[in-house]
Amino acid sequence: ARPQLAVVGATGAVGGVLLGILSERADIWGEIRLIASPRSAGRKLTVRGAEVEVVALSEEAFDGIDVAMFDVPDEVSARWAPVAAAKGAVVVDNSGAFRMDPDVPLVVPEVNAHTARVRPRGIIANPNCTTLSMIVALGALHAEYGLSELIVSSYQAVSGAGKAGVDTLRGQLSAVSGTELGTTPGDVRRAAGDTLGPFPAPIALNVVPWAGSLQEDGWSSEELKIRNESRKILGLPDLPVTATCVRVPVITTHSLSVHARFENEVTVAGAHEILAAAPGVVLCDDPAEDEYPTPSDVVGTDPTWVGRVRRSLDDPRALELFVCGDNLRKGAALNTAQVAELVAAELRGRESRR
Ligand code: 11C
Repeated sequence: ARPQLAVVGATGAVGGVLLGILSERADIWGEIRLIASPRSAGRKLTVRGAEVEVVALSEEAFDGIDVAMFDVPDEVSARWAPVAAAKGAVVVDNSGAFRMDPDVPLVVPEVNAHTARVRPRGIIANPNCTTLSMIVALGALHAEYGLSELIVSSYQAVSGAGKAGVDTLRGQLSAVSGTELGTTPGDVRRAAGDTLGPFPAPIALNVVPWAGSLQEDGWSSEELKIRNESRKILGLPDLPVTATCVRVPVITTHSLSVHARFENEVTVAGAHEILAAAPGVVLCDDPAEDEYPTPSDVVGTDPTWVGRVRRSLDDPRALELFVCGDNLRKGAALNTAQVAELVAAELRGRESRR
């Protein structure tokens, strides 16, 4: 029998992208049950070309479900993912609730697919979108050269902060459009007034060196997620990682500038070869022809795009790269779908051996 799938958080921003992705990819699922908060129950959403009615999140909603994808806030996952797992579903969770739990694998199929099989809690975690936007490319380079240090700066799109982030940028853009704003200190901030939305400063005509919540010693939660998640995914628990996370006025697609140091000497030609052959990576690197990835060209696509590959001038073991990845697709919904497909293949294999 085909495995039964539940999508929890089907009505959210990532949920919507996920339903589109499930409709595009090979159809391996039996029923796809759509689950959301009781407020959204009864709504109809389209998946695989058919309308499906959303049911309210409850224990019974997981009856007969083999794989449950969760795209909900941390506290909702923390409460309900164990419920779904106790009912026999394998949970693929896109929240931050379980990522660093040693009994929960943190899976990126192109990098560490094998870890998905060992899941004592019946839960597999999906990384944060910023980590995901770079880790496929870094995993490929690590496999060849052995990563020894990572220093990154992110340029994060507003949809990482959800619909409120997108609405805030669009609103501020219309307020500044056609004006002379952006020429004197604080003029954009005054124009934005109380429309900052989820951001601590204006995001139109600006960049904001902040994402997430304040943690110890001035680090942001987003910066610590990049560090902790990269270490776990790559299986390098002591990897030195420094991140500075910055929000930019882009709707969707996170970018990162990466300084990656390796155990071995690197060459640009070698890195090009590795990246061009890596599944899930597109090499776009010809500055003489103005070819490098930009978020507005990458949005809506599946791969991690890499350009501006240079060997560090002062370090023959280090590479500089610029990476772009759609934070709602590979950064969230697509990776969730890929992990769920891994689990489905495993369940089918088990059934055929019975
Ligand atoms: C952002 N990366 O761009 C965040 C959103 O841990 O899944 C995703 C937060 C998370 O604001």
